[in-house]
Amino acid sequence: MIETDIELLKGIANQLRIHSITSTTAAGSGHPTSCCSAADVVATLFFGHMRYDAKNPHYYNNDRFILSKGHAAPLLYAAWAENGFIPIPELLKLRQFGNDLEGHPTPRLPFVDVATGSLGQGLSVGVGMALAARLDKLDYNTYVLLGDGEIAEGSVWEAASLAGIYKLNNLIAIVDANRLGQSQATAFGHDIGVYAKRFDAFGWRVEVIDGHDIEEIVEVLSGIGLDDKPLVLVAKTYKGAGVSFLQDQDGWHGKPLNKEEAAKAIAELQPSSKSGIGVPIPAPNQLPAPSDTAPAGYPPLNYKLGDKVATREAYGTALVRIGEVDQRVVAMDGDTKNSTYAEKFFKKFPDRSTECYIAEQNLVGVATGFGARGKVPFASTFATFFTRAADQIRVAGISQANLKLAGSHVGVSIGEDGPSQMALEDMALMRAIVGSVVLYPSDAVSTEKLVEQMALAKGVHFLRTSRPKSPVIYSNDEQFPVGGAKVLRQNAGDKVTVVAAGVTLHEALKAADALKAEGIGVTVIDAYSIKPLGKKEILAAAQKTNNTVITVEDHYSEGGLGDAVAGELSVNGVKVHKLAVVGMPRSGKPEELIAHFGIDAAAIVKKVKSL
Ligand SMILES: Cc1ncc(C[n+]2csc(CCOP(=O)(O)OP(=O)(O)O)c2C)c(N)n1
Ligand SMILES: [Mg+2]
Repeated sequence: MIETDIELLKGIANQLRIHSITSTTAAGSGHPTSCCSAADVVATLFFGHMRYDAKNPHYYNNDRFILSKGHAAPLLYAAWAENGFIPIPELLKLRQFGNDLEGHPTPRLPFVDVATGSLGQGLSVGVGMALAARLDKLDYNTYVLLGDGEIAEGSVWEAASLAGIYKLNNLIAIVDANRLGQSQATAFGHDIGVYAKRFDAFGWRVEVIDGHDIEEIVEVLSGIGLDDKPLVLVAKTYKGAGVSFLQDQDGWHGKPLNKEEAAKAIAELQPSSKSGIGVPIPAPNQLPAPSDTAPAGYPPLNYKLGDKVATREAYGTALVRIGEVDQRVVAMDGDTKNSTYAEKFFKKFPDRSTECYIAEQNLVGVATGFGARGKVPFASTFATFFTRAADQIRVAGISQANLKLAGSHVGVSIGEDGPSQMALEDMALMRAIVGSVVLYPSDAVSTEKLVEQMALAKGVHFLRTSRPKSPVIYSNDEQFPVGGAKVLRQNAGDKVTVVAAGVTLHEALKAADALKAEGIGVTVIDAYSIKPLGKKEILAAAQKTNNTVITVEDHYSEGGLGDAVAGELSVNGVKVHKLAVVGMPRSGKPEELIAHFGIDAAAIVKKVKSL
C-alpha cells in the first residue's frame, strides 16, 4: 500500500496542466481547457491509484485507461511523461508530422490500446476489456474518462447498459462534467444529478464528486469492486480549471493559448506544481498470463460435394471448430445468433460468448476491446446492421484493431424479409476501411477456410455470409488464400470472364453450363477475396477473353465487387460490365428477386450474348 500524498497529487495535476498548455501552444492547436478540467482525476489515477508497470504499458495485468474524450490527448501524454515513459521534451512535438503524439491518441503509442477522438466509443471498448479481464481471471481494472458533452452519444448508453447487465465491477467510468461542450454549454450544464440518475437507472454505482477535490477522488476510488456494479464518478469540474482567465469560460474549446497567455497561465500554475517523476506507482499483481498462442492447425473439414449448406451456417460451424483449438477466440452477437449461427459457439463455449443485445455500435466496440486484450473477437449480426456501427469500424481501422466481423443476410437473396434487412451497401463500407480485409465465400468449405484465416491474421476482417443454402463446390482440402481467386471454368476460346462471389457464383456456374450447351464458352471466377482482390487470377483470365469481364453481385452497384474489379483492372485495359442491384429492393422470393434485379443465371446469359 502506497501512502497517498494529497499535496503531491495536487502539484502533479498542475504539472499536467502546464504540459497540456505548453504542448498545445507549441503545436499551435489542441484542447488545453479540456485537459485542465480532468487533470486532478488523471493525476490521482496515474500517480498512486492505478496499478501498472509504467515501463511496460502492454503488460497483461496493467490497469487499462481509455481516454474516451480523446481530444484531451495532451493530458494523457503529460501523464505518461511525468511517469517517466515519454521524455518530457518530446511533449513539445505534439501534433507534428512523424511524431506519435498525435492530435488524438492512436495505438502508435504503446500505452494507447484503441484510437479515440470520435466521441462516444471508449466505454464500449472498456466493456470489452472488462469482460476480457473477467474471462482471463486477471484483476486489472479498466478506467474510461468521458466528457459530459460526449455522453449525449447513444453508444455511451448502449455500453452503460451492457456494463450494468453484466455487473462489471472492474469497470470505472469518470464523467468530466465541466459544463461545456464545444460550441456551447452541454444540455444539462452543471445539473449533474441528471447524469447520476441515468447511470443509476443503467445499473451503475454512482458517486457524485467534486472533480477537483483529490481527497474525495481518492476516497471514492477506494470503493472500487466493493459491490457487483460498475462504478461511475460523476465529477463536477470546470473547463480550464486552475487558470483564472480560462476557468469556466465559454469560447475556449479547442483553442491553444498564445505565448503570452501561456506564460500568464503557467505563472499561476507553477508555484503549486510538482513533478511526478520518481513517484512510486503501485505494481500490478503477478497472475498467470492468458493464452496468447495461435493453434498449430485446425481439425479437418468433412463436407461432401453437393451438400446444401448456407455460408452463414458454415460460419457458425467454423467458429466452433477453430474455437476448440484456440482459446483466444471469443464471440459476440447482437441478438441474431440463431440467424448468424454464432449460437453454435455460444452453446459450446458460453464463457467465451457475449450477448450484446440489439446495440450494434456497442457490439463492435466490445469486440474491439476484446481484441485489444489479445483475444480474437468474432462479432456477428446481419451485415446491414453493421453499417450502424460504421464509425466504430472506421476507428477500429485506425486502431489497427484485431476485429472479426461476420455479417449475414446479404443482398436481395434474403428474400421475403424485404429491403430493411438486406445488406446492399456493406461491401462499399467495409472496403473503404483502412487496412481492412473483405471476404465473400460462396460455399461451406470456402467459408470455413476463410474463417480460419481471419482467426490467424491480425486486423479488421469482414466476412459476408448469405442466407440461402448453396451446394458445396470445393473439396475439403482446397485452400483459399486471402488475396486469391478461384478459376472454376476456363477453356480455350472462352468469350468472356464472369467474376462472381457468394450466391451469384452459383448463378454464374449455371449460366456457364447453359451457354456451353449453346457452344459459347465463358470463364467463371470465384472472387471470394474482395479486398485484397485476386487481381492476378482475374487479370490473367480477362486477358484470355479479350479483356472483357462481367461482374455479378448481390450488392448495390456502388462500391462492391464490380467497382473493386474495375478499379483494380482498368489500368490494364480490362472492360468491366457490372451486373448488380440497381434501384429499390422489395420483398419476394429469392429467385424472383435475383431475376428481377438481373443477377441470376438468365441475366448473365443475356449479358454474355449481348457482348
Ligand atoms: C462523434 C463526435 N462528434 C463531434 C466531435 C467534435 N468535438 C470534439 S470535442 C467536442 C466537445 C466535447 O465536449 P465534452 O465531451 O464536454 O468534452 P470537454 O472538452 O468539455 O471535456 C466536440 C463536439 C467529435 N470529436 N466526435
Ligand atoms: Mg465538457
